Amino acid sequence: MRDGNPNPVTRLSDYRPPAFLVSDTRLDVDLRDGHALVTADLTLARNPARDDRPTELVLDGEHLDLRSVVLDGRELAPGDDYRLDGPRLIVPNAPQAFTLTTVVRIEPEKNTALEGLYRSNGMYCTQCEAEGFRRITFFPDRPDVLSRFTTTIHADKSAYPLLLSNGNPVDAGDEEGGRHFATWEDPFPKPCYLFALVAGDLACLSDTFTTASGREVALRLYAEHRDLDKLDHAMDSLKRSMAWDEKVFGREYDLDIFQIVAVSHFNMGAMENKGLNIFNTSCVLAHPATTTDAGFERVESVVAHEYFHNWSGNRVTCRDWFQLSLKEGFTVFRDQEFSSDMNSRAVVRVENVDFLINNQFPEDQGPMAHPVRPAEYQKIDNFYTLTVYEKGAEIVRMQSELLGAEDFRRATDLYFERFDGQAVTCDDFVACMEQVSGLDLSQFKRWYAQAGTPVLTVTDDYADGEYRLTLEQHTPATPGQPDKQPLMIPVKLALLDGQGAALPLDRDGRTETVLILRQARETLTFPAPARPTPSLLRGFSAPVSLRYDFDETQLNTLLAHDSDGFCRWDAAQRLYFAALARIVDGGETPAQQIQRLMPVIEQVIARADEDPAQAALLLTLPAENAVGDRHTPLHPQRVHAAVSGLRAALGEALADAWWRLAEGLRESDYQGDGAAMGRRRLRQVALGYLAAAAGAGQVDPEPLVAHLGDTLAAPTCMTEELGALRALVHHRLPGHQAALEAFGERWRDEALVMDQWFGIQATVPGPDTVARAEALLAHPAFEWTLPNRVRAVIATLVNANPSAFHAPDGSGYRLFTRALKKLDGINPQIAARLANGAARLKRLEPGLAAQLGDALRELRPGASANLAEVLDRILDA
Ligand code: 0A1
Ligand code: ZN
Repeated sequence: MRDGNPNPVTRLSDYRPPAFLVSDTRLDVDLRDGHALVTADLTLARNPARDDRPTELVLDGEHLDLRSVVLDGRELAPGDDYRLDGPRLIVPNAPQAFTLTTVVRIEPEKNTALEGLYRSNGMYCTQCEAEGFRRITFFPDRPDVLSRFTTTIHADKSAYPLLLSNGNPVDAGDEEGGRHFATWEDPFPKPCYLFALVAGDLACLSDTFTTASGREVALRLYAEHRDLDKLDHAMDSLKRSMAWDEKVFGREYDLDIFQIVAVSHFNMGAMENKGLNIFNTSCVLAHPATTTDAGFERVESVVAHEYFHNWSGNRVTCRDWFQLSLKEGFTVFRDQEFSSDMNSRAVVRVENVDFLINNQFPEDQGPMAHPVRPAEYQKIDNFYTLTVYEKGAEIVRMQSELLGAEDFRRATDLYFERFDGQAVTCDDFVACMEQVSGLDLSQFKRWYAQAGTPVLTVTDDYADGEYRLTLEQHTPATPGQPDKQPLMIPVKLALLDGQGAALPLDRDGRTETVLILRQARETLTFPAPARPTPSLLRGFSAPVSLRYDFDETQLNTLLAHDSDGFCRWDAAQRLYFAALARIVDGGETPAQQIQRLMPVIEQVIARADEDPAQAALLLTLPAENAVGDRHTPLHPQRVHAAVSGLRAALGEALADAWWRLAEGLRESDYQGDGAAMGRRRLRQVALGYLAAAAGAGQVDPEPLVAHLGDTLAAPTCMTEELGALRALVHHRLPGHQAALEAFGERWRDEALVMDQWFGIQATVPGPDTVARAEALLAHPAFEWTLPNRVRAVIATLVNANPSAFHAPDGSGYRLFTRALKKLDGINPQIAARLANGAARLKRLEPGLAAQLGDALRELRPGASANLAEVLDRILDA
């Protein structure tokens, strides 16, 4: 405990408007070797919204060395006129309206937390969301204080020829001693979390975009000189995003210039700073030789996401951090819709749902469960979660479905117009939906406040031409929320006959309907000539866990005939989960599953050329974590044996079919379109099955090793190259070690490719990978201060390799907690995020749970506020 109060809790119920507003902020940042001097000149006034008229001005500031404070031209004396109270600067008797000028000294070179102003590969950059601006200067660091920023940067001209900030460039020039300056002015008032600054020597890709109203916007993408050839895809994605937002949401860009800077050291994916987005290199650089197809898709969606924030987040921002999903859920929804329009809608939907179910559902069912609009937090950094982002997007999606496309667009228009330039709440968003549609969404709003994944249990019976469905909803208790209320749940459904044709559900012959559940239990009836197969939750119409006792015939019908992409995929997943459960719990063998699964899989393969990407999704077995989450207590080694055993058995039984796919889909030269990406994806699935069978000794490895060797010798692109390497390495096929070494040598200078190289090794299944991971941590190319590298080894081991992380001797846990301790001293945000990998603690079988629990408890004393919050939740749950 520090100061007896290590981790103060911030509560939504304590929200008060700010005491003072800052209309204008003039920043002067003087970058010197080893330090920077920041002069902040703030125009302040009391906030008329505070009728208690507080006179005490409180400014946030962390790790700042304060040099002077001047109020309306008069230097203030410490003690009498102002005081430093922990991390805050307090001026007890501030006038009604005044200017305040502070000078602070900071040390960006020493900033390994990557919050505030820091250095990355020789450049200076910033990250201010959520509370990083207070590490640059004293300021009311909260999103409901919106200010007009003018920023001047000074630096050495030859080392930092490029000086950037938000808004438009207004002045620049040379200074004494080989230095220079640039001034940027952002006309749009913004919260300080959207502030950004960059100084460096970077290459630039330039283009322009002409907006719907005919304004020309300069587009500039910056990266290290060696990466200039990797910016085309991001530029193309940006231009498509700008056009799409005009067309679909009527949102036009508002400044004369839009810039993106690629940075190697970054805690998250990217950041939407006004007019100056800063991106993790992994989310902006793309080239077929170095980037997989999944990487290309990620760049497209993250570029879109950050660009869309210009309206959903920047022009209309959040009142407080409890409202984070107001901007994040809405913007994820927007980027998902964009990706759906740019690619195959059905495939994108399944990818998004797969991600939600396999990652957000576990969060919602574990110790970190929290509402999309949390009621309290210790460190807001810990709430940039899949719940806020992905479940938040589903809540917006449900509203778009409830309103229909036209009303939803009218409602978002109203939202942007009414709240432009303001900091608002999730309630304000829903109020626009209600006003336009006339719907009463008061019950719907429980989705924002109630944590946990609702379980929707469906039962049915059929008699005398009538089909009766009973739907019951129940949301299990979550930490701090023992009792839950019924939610408003839209359930889209169809009924299929024995041939898989959809039955008419009403007199107009409609074959799909949406039931809006409001009660804990509701029953509905439909006329039907015979007992139908229900196609439930079509399009994944609500983020619930569906329980219905499908029999195998019904699942086969859905998989073969359903027109809904989600329901087809869900049917395949249910067949796989059932087979795996028979192995894990029922003591059956993988070989025993083959006869039941073969016909289904053969049928998917037979139709694969209709949509190879969808076939790839249908042919992919559930991840080990997803299987493990269905078995209590969790025995990770048993789960691993079942999944890998089933994969190998399917590889062997269908070897001819996999070979036909692998050969038939082999490309002679690279194509970058969606169809080619779909083909590569399906080919990788086929190779994965063959490699599993070869690795298990169930088929002769020789022809596969030769095939993969050919691919590695002359790959058409990184998807192919990395796929071949993974197949060899994960299944320990002959020659895998030499292939790894050759790859590592070939790509030693490409950091993002080396992250993949580290990641492949950290995900080799089996307990002995822990020793390999230890060796990777000692590899000369491993850097503790580089979050992408840390994630490549530690996060992948912990989150994507359960049979290694949960090594029976506890070695995985020891590596994990040692790494957390080390990282906590370097970058507490990254440490806390990684610590979530222990969230399954209470589900583990007792032997493992005791070992992991002990390791975590040892870590607790002295942990940072970020890490402590996560550890406490996991240990106390
Ligand atoms: N607003 C960004 C996410 C982000 C959040 C925090 C960061 O640093 C701690 C960085 C980025 C987004 O949604 O893309
Ligand atoms: Zn975002």
